Amino acid sequence: MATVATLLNVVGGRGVEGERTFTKVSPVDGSLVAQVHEASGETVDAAVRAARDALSGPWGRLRTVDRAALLRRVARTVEERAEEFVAAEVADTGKPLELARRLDVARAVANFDHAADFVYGTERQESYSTETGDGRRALNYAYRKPMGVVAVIVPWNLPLLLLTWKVAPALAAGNTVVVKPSELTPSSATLLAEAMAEAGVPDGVVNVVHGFGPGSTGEYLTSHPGIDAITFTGESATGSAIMTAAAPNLTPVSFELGGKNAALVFTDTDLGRAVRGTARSVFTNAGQVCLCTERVYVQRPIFDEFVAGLTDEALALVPGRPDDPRTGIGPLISREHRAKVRSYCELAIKEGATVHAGAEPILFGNELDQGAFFPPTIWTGLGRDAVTVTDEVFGPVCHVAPFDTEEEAVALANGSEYGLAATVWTGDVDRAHRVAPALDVGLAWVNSWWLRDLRSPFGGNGRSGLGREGGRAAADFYSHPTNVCIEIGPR
Ligand code: NAD
Ligand code: 6OD
Repeated sequence: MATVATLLNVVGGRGVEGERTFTKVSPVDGSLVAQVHEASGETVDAAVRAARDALSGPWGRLRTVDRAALLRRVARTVEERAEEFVAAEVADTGKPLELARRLDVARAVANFDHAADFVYGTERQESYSTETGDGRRALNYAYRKPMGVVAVIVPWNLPLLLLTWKVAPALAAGNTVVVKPSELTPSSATLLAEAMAEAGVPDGVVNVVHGFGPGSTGEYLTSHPGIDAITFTGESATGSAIMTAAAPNLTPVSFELGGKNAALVFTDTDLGRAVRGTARSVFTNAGQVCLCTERVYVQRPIFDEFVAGLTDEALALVPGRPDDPRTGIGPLISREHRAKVRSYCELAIKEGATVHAGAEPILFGNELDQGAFFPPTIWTGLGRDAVTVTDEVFGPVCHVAPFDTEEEAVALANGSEYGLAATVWTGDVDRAHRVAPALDVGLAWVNSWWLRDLRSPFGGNGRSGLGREGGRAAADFYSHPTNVCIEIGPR
């Protein structure tokens, strides 16, 4: 029998029990993964104080060059303990081992390496030689300082990737953090705190509090007056709740939220590449990536061929155990989430969809039937206002619709309250440069999907987010400038 972990909160380097515990079960077969200690209001308060104290301790006195070296050591420690991270991530999410290795853990390492490279960027200074109309002269310079204690709240879909995407730049800028992982994926955050301590990160710099959102740890943290900034990734509705909780303290927020991302496929594309790329963008991580495509628009002459190709790709993805090398798609995160995805499938059919693949839960005839598997699903035939074409489903599903002109394609893609990501498949370079900037999204890919340069700005428009992170945008969010103006005598 697999071991059941006991996960404590991590406050000032110490494991702290909660008054209550909750269970984490595997989405593969429903088995018990962990008993998790929920952080009370007092524990959250202690975590914020520990993070505040750490700012004036050895961490706050580290030279920039040493902070970079420390972040690099964290990257190496995660790399050395990669298989432990893979195991933690797979236990919580049920995703294929290979995916956890190649994507989640590899990106955690890259996030820390990138943060080490970028430490100096967080301290960049701007300066101006000033001469006013009445002849006074001054030197203005602005330098950036850490915000202080940053609350980091992350979802369950890419727990370690998204956590490190935020923790690494927050630390690079000199902050300390209190982290709240999703109640559905508590394991890798706890392991990360341990690995960071092993790498030499001082106690109190990274604190982990477990629990839920409203009326629990998440709400205690986001309404805490000792928090200097909140970075959050999750649902748009949760973003609104956090903004409300943050408002009395005027705490700055950075939000990466939901999406209903479009792919536009033009007749001038390499069809095979577009089909394979779209399949990847729809079904990766069982469709549970904020960047996943859920709306596909295909130019009419290639519509039928595209749908047939995408259906073949969907049917070739074998659901199964994380450690089975044949597994092409893992389970959804929970049976509750599967019920939501399934209800959208039922609704799509009521709304008049034709189903080309999937739509019904899979039956294995073994213990996997206690899991949360759902097959790759493709619909056609819905109107642009159908609920399943406008709502984010966050599962391995997409709707494919035809279009005739480029203008129509852009209008369809932009006809969403969300504005996170889009993909354009075309062989025409002029079209690529016309269409991609016309899309009302934070991230537009051409002939690719989720190809990342960690220096580039990441985030969404409308209901998809507030602000950007990554590179310079992260430096701006995780630090604030003090401008110094020194008057210089007359010439
Ligand atoms: P969620 O919003 O339900 O939960 C995210 C985190 O917020 C969890 O840790 C949860 O416990 C916490 N939380 C919930 N309510 C809270 C509250 N009132 N106050 C404080 N914390 C609260 O999201 P989820 O279901 O875990 O993740 C799926 C969603 O995340 C999807 O909508 C997806 O699109 C989005 N997402 C967006 C991005 C992006 O970069 N834009 C990335 C990943 C996921
Ligand atoms: O690639 C990234 O940096 C990133 N933040 C991805 C988010 C994926 C959402 O599920």
